[in-house]
Amino acid sequence: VRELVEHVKKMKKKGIFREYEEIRKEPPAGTFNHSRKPSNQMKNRYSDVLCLDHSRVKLSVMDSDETSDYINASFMDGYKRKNAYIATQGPLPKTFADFWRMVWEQRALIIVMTTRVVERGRVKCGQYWPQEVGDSDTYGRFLVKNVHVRMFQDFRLSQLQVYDSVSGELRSVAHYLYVSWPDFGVPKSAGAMLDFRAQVKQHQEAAFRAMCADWTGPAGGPPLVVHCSAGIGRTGTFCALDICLSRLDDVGALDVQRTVRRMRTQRAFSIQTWDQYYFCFMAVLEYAQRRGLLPAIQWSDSE
Ligand code: PTR
Ligand code: PTR
Repeated sequence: VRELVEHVKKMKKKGIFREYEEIRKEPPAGTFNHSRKPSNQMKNRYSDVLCLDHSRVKLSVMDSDETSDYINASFMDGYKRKNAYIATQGPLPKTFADFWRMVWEQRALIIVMTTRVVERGRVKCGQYWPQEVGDSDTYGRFLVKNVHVRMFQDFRLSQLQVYDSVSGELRSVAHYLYVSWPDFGVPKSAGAMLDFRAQVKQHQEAAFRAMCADWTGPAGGPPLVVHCSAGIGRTGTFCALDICLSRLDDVGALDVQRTVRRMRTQRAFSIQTWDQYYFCFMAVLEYAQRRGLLPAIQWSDSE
């Protein structure tokens, strides 16, 4: 099996590179008018990473304090699931309250963060959640408390309690911080990423089962909130991988190219580098290998 994998790797490397270059050349699938509004520009972490109007997540506007419905966040479909994810940028201090409002309004159960707060001496994301057990912080109308932290080799799981001072309601949100993924790079090991994804998936399913009775949204439950720094490179890679693996489990086939293309129509520029694109293939291979599926794998038209 190992030899087979090596063969696939070599044979496909060039093809995968070309394929990604093609995807990269395609123009974005829509307009960015809301992101470009002068009153919203300061809410974008990067002036060149904007969200498409048609798939952006809208905040509700409830009172005079909340003048805008804009946050740099996009809905993305999952495998056979509408709006399975919200892909978003790393919150800025100015947008912490907006971020928590989005989490609350979308009833998110899990936040996946695939960047660190500071990388190579540069701030990549604001400290928008209380980091240590017992810490709490206020973000607009929400009081967030960290009630439990568990360390794993490549990630850190915090259980957060979110209290909404307007409704008096209290909810739990899990925060997964993946610590070994540099921007514009790929994780050290596909295996670690697969374990991470498996854990998040299991947690999301269990948490949804627990809240299921009072959920009225689309089948499959609330979206998983995924962010890195810009919300396109690592976020896109994580979601693409999640979609590809779900599809592989379901029908035994693989279509990274179509997955990434579709994803880009909802969150423009998803997957930032050729390495990240290639990483999806390698991670799927490793997954297939682990599951003993490898010889049967069907590669799509991307060959
Ligand atoms: N203009 C920024 C830059 O090139 O630094 C945009 C940017 C930053 C794009 C980070 C992608 C980034 O990676 P990720 O989406 O994985 O945080
Ligand atoms: N700051 C990033 C950069 O210039 O590298 C921003 C960026 C955005 C780069 C989009 C490339 C982009 O295009 P694509 O995702 O299609 O490669």
